[in-house]
Amino acid sequence: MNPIKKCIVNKDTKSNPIWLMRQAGRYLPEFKEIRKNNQDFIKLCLNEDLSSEITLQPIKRFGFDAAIIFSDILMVPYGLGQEVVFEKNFGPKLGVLDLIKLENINEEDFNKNLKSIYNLISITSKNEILKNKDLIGFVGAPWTILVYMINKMSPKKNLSDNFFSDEVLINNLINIIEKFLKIHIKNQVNAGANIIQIFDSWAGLVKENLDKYIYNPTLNLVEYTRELGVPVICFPRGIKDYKNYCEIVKPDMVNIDYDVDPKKIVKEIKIPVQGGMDPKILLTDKNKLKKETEKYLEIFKDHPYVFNLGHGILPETKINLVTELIHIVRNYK
Ligand code: 1CP
Repeated sequence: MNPIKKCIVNKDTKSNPIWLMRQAGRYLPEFKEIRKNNQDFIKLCLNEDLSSEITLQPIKRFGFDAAIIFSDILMVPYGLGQEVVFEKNFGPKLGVLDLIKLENINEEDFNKNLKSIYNLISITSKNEILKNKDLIGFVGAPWTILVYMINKMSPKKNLSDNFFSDEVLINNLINIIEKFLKIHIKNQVNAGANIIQIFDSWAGLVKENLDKYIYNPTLNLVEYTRELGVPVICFPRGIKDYKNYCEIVKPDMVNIDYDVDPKKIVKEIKIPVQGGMDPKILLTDKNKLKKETEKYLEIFKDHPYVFNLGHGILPETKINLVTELIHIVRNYK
């Protein structure tokens, strides 16, 4: 089987499949219109009809080869009972972390808190527009979720000095997180997601003990997901050694970030690759976009490659450049 086909079901494999991380929400006028009237982001994620509509907006507008569900990696801490709010111009703010409460939460409570997400997937997966396209479910990797739950906000570039001070808390928490991420994956697959992407957005902050924080817990999720019969894409943003990561974690496909050299990746990595281009290119002009897009297509011309970015699409992205990007990818020979 063509490994691209295995990861992104696309009839027309003459051109590389394309979808963009964070393609639902953020930059689309039709999303901004909905968002204006829905200030509470968590409530919006739990509104099945609206979140289904937002999931499909980029498919309707651009015809990407895959849809990613409109939700957030922080819905898992929310499902576990930790308060999560998204503040304008600040980002996520998480509430008090109560380990005793977390140790007592059961699968039923968690499922009840997040049932709208599973309904959203179920409704969306039946939509005609996704015939022959994939519906990607996702989770944050255990490490990235741990970072938000302990740090209680975005770490930006550094973790606080005392981040690792409570080892008992960290060890217990990472196990609880892993257990519920598996449940969240299973529920998304049962509802109709046919690929799972694991976002380890803060992998680059781990300088030692990568086994404990990155490799082992992610490998557990990858193996679990594969047993459910669904391929897994991993995005270990900022990791230094992608080759080592792929050999240990063994995802079906790896999404590279924009800091890595794609020429090195194509030589070192045997599995299908996704992404890489700097999302800032979509803020420039058609000429720069063509040059940079074709650079990635050329480098990966003999490698199974799904076109995507090296991080999420930026809110200031120019819509016409997204249309142009798809045109370039689909017409590349
Ligand atoms: O395509 C999509 O947008 C699909 C839905 C999606 C996904 C896949 C959203 C909606 N969030 C995510 C993943 C996500 N969320 C990640 C992993 C990918 C990445 O690194 O970009 C992370 C780290 C988050 C956490 C998060 N959610 C932040 C903090 C980022 C940081 O710097 O720490 C923020 C600001 C959000 C809010 C959010 N999530 C999604 C949207 C559309 C938004 C913006 C909400 C708004 O309108 O204000």
